[in-house]
Amino acid sequence: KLSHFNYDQHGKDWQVNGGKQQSPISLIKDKAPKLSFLNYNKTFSGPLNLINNGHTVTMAIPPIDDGRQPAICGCKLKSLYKAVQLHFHWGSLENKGSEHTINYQRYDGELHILHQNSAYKEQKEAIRFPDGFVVLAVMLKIVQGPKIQPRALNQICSEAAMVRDFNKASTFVANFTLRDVLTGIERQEFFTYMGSLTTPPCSEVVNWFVFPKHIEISKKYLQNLWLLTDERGKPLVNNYRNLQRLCNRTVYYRNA
Ligand code: B30
Ligand code: ZN
Repeated sequence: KLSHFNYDQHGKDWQVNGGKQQSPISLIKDKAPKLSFLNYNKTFSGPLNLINNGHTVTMAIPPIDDGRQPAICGCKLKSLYKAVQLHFHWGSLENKGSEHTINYQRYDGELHILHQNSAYKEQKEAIRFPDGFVVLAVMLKIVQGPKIQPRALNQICSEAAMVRDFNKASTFVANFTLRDVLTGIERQEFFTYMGSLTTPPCSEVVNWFVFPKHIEISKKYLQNLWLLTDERGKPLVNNYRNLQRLCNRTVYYRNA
């Protein structure tokens, strides 16, 4: 035989019965499933609340103007996840304090934006299901004079000075949106993997999205977090969990 197939019909005559994953295919960068950020650019309807809960400083995310909540969906997510709160992990004057490390590097701090699956009404219900939460994580790096001032983070960190002691809360008026909190982050570039809450009960209910691009912040602002105290009245510093084993998991990377 001279040849057992030819390109006379560009392969249109090569049929595979029932074939459902044949190659090649048309690849369109704009059609690769993106993470969608809903209402991230909308102004919050009311004042913001910051609380020192003894393990971190947490800012509840209030509804925007018409009662809706900022949220995320798309990419690999099967439902809508509403933004609930944001909080931080940090080190101390001598110590870096991010939870994740990227290319073996630990950053000065890590911002978490907690989102809850809209299929579940309450946190105590969501915490019982593997698809209960999504956390967006951003590394924070102290630099002398950041090129872009992260106004939102600067305001939140300044306000943290008002909640130095355990259980203290403070209310302030925001002049930023959740989009501003992610200033300078390429939002379509991330690592993603299935994980857990990083504090007890450490439930395995979190779809993590960790951005490789970090946010630069002045020491002047981040150091407010080092001054907080915990339930025992001791400095609330180095509130990051030790690295855990990957075990039988895959970490995916999406490049914008
Ligand atoms: S994290 O993003 O994985 N660091 C919780 C949320 C996000 C993360 C870890 C934990 C969470 O909601 N935990 C349960 C809530 N806490 C209440 C609290 O905020 O103060 C219950 C608790 O621990 O008994 Cu302390
Ligand atoms: Zn956290």
